[in-house]
Amino acid sequence: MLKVFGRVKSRAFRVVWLLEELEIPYDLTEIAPRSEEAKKVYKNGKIPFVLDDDVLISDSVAILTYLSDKHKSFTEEAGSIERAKQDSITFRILDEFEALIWVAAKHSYVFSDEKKVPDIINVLKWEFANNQEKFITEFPLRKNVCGEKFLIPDILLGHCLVWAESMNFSICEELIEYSNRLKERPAYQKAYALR
Ligand SMILES: N[C@@H](CCC(=O)N[C@@H](CS)C(=O)NCC(=O)O)C(=O)O
Repeated sequence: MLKVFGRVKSRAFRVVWLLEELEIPYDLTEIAPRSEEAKKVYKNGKIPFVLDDDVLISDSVAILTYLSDKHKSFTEEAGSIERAKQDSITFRILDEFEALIWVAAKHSYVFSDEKKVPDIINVLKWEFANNQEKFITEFPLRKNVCGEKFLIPDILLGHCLVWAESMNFSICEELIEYSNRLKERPAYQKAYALR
């Protein structure tokens, strides 16, 4: 059975959410980032990571991509134009949303006090707001982020929005409505209940 390592309150949420969507059984080990327990399996210590037949796969987006390709669900086919467009959206979300929230997280609760630059948070919030405007103009969120189909970039963006919300980043109306639609999904709710 696939083994998932990480805290469901962290980026591991993305992996657990996809597994619930796929209805695949998995074994979850709640471990903290950089803990000795984590480093025993993955010496880098970053979470999440999974073991599939004892083979280690790290990095949440690599795991989502691997699982969705393997099960041919919630992704466009590798090598197709649709997949290229899907991947472009994935990288936009990573560059324009996740990167900002992650730096904000480091300067809020990850770094030790002497390394924190608290003023950076307002700059990141400002940039996050600008990026939302550009993003929704380019990708109108009538249904899902890639169009009609619910795909792995929806899991990534949905998680980034929940994370941003928890850090008091302001989120525009269109993205709030989109996020609320995602939160109605039974698989999202099952994953959220594990947090
Ligand atoms: N790009 C990686 C980032 C993983 C990551 O940085 N995870 C955090 C917890 S959510 C962590 O392990 N931090 C500890 C560290 O940076 O050493 C992913 O998406 O899985």
